[in-house]
Amino acid sequence: MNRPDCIIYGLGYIGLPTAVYLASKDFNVYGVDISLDIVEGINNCNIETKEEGLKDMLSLALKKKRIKAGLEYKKSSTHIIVVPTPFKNKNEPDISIVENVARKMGNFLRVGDLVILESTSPVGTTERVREIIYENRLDLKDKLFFAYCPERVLPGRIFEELRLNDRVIGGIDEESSNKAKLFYSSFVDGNLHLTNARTAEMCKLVENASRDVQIAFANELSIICQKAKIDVWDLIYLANKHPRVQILSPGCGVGGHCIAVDPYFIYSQYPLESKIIGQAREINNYKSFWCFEKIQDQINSLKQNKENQDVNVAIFGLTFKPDIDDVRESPALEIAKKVLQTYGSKNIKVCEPNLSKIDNIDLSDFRTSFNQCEIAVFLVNHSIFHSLNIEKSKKNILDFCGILKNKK
Ligand code: SAJ
Repeated sequence: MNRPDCIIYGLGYIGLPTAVYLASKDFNVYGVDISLDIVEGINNCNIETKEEGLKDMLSLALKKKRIKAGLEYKKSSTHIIVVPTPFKNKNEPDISIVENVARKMGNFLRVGDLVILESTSPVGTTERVREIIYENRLDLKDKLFFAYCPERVLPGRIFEELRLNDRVIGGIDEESSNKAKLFYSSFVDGNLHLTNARTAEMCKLVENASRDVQIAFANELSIICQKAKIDVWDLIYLANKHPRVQILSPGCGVGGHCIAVDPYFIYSQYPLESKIIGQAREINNYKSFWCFEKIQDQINSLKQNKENQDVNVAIFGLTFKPDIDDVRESPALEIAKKVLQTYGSKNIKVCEPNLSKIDNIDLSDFRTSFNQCEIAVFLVNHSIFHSLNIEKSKKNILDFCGILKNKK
């Protein structure tokens, strides 16, 4: 591939599906990554993924020579940065990977090129990318286009959402917005909403922060209801019968690499002003600790009843949400680890039917474990657990995810 139509920088959870999707729309796509393993895996179609269709679409794109991955940078008219923006210190976003890409791509840019940032980023990052590029390429000053266009896809439905979701397009100036709109209109069926780069950056953060705040409300309710001896699931079901009320579901905390992370991007930049956003993070983090305390209380009280003999506990679900195999920032995993650390693995069974293995934890069959346990702790509402006869069993059930009320 001599001169690709577009380059994707970062071939991870979002970068690779985006590259493959663009290739399926007949773009010649070149993907850059720092990992030789990732690059070779893609070029040989040897990837591990549960994203439906990803491997087949990659295989087709490779056959048609529409996609190629590599370590080195190249020239192209459209550059899309989709690298990670992790944390440094305590919950402070680290944009150094984005900055490095901007530094390295400078030599390959030409008049009229479009540089798009898709990575979740603190407000001002697109301006920073422009600054870095112009520092190195004074000759191109004001001759390039820059835009921030966040992705909003849900893992598990990436291709559908890449095509159908509305997109927010934040150009650094009007011409950049229009140029980026032209690019996205060639493969997105959803509406394209134009704004400036700073608003688009904040919009991505706010979408996830707003969901975090709403989940915190549900989690706070679950803690209040326990004290008030009210079933929180019944309560939410009834309250949601009001036409303008839509309370989300409580759980064992908030996980994944988006909702549990993005609010800190706002908080770290605007700590004094982000009162609800900061509190919501605290409540959702506290909810995992609260669940662990309830498990402890239940184990200790049963132990006392049995004159200090061991009790058999089974924990159900480790992933960060139902019916996936992803444990990134998973509160369920943290709770299970804490229980194992506190009580040892002899009498604690851990069940996660969506994973074949996980580091440092022996996984057990969920049916056998349910039959043998005295305390069953449900952390994640996986569909497969509904095949257990939970309601009719005489076990001590700790239901932190609504498995008893929220049948699928
Ligand atoms: N959760 C609850 N109660 C609920 C809903 C969710 O406790 O009622 C928990 C889940 O169990 C999970 C966490 O929240 O631990 C996040 O799950 P999720 O399905 O709500 O969201 P993610 O992290 O998989 O994806 C989000 C999406 N953003 C929004 O819905 C606003 C997705 O559209 C974004 O593209 C993605 O973040 C991202 O990449 O930013």
